[in-house]
Amino acid sequence: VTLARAQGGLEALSIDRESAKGALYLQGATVTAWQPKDQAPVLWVSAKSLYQVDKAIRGGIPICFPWFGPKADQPSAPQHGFARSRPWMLQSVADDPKDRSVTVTLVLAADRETRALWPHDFRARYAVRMGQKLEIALTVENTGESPFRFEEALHTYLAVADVRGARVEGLEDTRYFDKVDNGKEKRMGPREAITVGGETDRVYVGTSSATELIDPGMNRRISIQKDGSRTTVVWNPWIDKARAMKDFGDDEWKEMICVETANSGPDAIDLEPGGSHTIRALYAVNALA
Ligand code: TA6
Repeated sequence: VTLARAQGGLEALSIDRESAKGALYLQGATVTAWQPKDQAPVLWVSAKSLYQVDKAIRGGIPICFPWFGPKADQPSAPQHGFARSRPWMLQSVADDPKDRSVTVTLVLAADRETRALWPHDFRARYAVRMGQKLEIALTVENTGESPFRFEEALHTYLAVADVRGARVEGLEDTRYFDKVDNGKEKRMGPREAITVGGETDRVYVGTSSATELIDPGMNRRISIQKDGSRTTVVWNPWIDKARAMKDFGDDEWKEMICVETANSGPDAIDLEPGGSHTIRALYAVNALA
């Protein structure tokens, strides 16, 4: 595991183990690559991503915290909170000889700048266990004197051969807010998988279900198990939105889909002083049967 200056001069860890290769930028504690042995890369990053301080990296696994989407009471605040665009502090790197994985932990604590945006004392710890599987866990602790409520999302960009041929299973019969239809509340059919045939931006709430991304084009399925999360977000910008984002290639919408492990809206988390909460996602890649 080496720490070096990478794109845009930002510091990144590169991980090269028998079980997997990967990369993690200290900026936003953003995992930008994970490739288990004998697999194609699992995460997607835009070729147009900006690698600038105070900017989110476009791809990999940005961390949305302490709010999701626009900040309710302050439209000028950065979308999806500040955690994904701030430098995190590297706390430890540990090998696990048992499963030949490596675990990296990073921390982010409140400071003057975060308090200006969100007037609470917190410490966030992020553990990334990278090997044949990828496990990510974000623990938020209320280190202040008053309770606070927060939202969070592990905003994972997954690589697909062609999003039009992929589908997400596991959210059948589940309630969701459809952000491309004025946030209207809808419910999936009892056996309805999620397919993408246009801009897709759905916030599934009240669900602890595991999901599976089925990708016939790459002959693989990516299973996502989660705990400490009641929200799953599925997003593909499609053609117009991709064109509108300067850090997103016009044709790149075909090769990615976001399946995000989150707590948002009705699933936001309340923490008493001294309390802590962990959200966790576990990714595994298998060949299609
Ligand atoms: O997770 C889906 C979403 O909330 C979409 O609405 C879209 O805004 C996406 O996040 C990306 O947001 P960003 O601020 O990274 O451009």
